[in-house]
Amino acid sequence: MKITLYYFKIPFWRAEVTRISLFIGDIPFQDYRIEGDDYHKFKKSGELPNKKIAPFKQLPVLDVDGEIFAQTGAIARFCGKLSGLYPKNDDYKSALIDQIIEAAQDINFLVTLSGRDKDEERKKIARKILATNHLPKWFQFLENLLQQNTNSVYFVGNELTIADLAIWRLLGWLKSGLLDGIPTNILDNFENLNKLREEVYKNPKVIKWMDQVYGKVI
Ligand SMILES: N[C@@H](CCC(=O)N[C@@H](CS)C(=O)NCC(=O)O)C(=O)O
Repeated sequence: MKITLYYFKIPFWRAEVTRISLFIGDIPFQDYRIEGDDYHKFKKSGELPNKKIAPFKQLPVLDVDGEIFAQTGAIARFCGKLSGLYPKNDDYKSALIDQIIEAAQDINFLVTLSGRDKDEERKKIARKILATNHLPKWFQFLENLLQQNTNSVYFVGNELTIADLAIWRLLGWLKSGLLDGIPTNILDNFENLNKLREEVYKNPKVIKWMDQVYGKVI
């Protein structure tokens, strides 16, 4: 099976969940990062370097033996099954992982929405509401789910899944200081989320990936 993942040249959760999952599972893939001319072509028409058109003119897109499909969750699940980080025959466990990926989508959408206003003052207010209201609320939901999975630092069962990778990278973005109005200490009160982050950072394959691809653990 020949796999190519198309995404932009950033370590964003939408792509990293799949990149790292494949890397952990030792599944060979081409990590195609769209930039330069490829980027302009994509922006204009949705055309990918393989000449196909991205179904929603968005990335990520996965190419499997010349057939493409999109959507972060669909891609992460497909690759998670290959790499052993998503169940193949356990519908309940799968649903528990799915709900976390969907929550990541909801959180991402709130962040995007809060940054959309062209008016700086209104954007500031939207970001304040995000930082003091929406994000803490969603972090608490996630914190509760971690707490309910007793005897494990992970979201589902006792082993790392794509749910943990997705939230780990999403949280890394949210506390990075790159988002206007979102303080870097936004996660300080969420003990279980911090434990999860630490645990993922301890994974030797995660460290190796980060070091190899970005030259540091980000
Ligand atoms: N629902 C989609 C959302 C994907 C999405 O919003 N992708 C953004 C980048 S993070 C995108 O491609 N935007 C179009 C663009 O930047 O031209 C998914 O789950 O993959």
